[in-house]
Amino acid sequence: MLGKVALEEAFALPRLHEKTRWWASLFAVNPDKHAAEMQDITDIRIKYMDEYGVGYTILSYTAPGVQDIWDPKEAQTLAVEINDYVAGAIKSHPDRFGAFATLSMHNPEEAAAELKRCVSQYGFKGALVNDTQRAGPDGDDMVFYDGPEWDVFWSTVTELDVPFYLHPRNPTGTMHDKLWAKRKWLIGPPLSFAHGVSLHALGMVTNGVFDRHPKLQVVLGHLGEHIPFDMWRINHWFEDVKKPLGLSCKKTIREYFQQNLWITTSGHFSTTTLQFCMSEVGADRILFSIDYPFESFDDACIWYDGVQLNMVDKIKIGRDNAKKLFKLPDFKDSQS
Ligand code: GRE
Repeated sequence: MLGKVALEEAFALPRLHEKTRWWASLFAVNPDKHAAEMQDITDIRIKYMDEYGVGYTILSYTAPGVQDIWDPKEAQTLAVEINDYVAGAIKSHPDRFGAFATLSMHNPEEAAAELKRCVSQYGFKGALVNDTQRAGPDGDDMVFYDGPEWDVFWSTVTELDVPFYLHPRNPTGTMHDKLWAKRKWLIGPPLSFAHGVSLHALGMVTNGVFDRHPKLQVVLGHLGEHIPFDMWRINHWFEDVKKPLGLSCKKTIREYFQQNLWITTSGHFSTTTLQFCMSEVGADRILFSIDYPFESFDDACIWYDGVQLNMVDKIKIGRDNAKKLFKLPDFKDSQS
């Protein structure tokens, strides 16, 4: 399929090469190739996009990124640097690239203001944040965005009418973490990423964020971070037990998936799982994505192009849902 849109696609600042190498040492079999692809924005990437029929990419800063920086001032300075850098790098390719704002999530007003700047000054398509913000004197605290103090931020997101991508990062305090330190091979895609993001997203549901901000659109990668698989069970327990016990969110989990939540195929190229997700959340809420350079264009695009799917749903998931959600301009093969 030509003109696919991909939206969980990472880059890193070349000056933070060492940090990129550190992360690659945890997750990449070929760290040199990984680092080169991560630091490139328009050369290697456009070649892959052309070769594999990706018309448009929305870029985002790699994990753990600014969410790993517990000094609030340092985090804010880095977020601004990243946003200015990527805006400059994609400026001459408006028909191929957009970007998500990178945000320091120490302070809701500050995060809202930076998002507003990125959307109004640069036309960014929303924000992508890597799960909780590390905070506190040693970076061992975690800021969640599901409490009322974040309402000012979510109001800005909905006023700007842009989506918010809740992306994973590594568990805080890995080395002395009670859950993961002795189970280190489960950190990342095998388990911890989905664990972290689904806790955060379901925290937003149960703490009423979507009731207070019914227009808010939140995107989850990796075919929904395990939540679709548990939909029946979550629904059963919310409706039949937790609500009678006092859970106060207004809608059912399925209604939040119809009205507020989206899932992408990033890093999860299984036809069985996609078909399951189409039955559970519907093709109207699913978006194609790759997760480059953690995953390859080859794995994602050869799979998606070959998936046995009716053409209406294939084009919705591959391109048209993203075009509408992000109000994309014309891009390569956008009408094909
Ligand atoms: C990601 O950020 O999406 C990611 C990592 C590490 C491994 C896999 C992955 O940061 O998808």
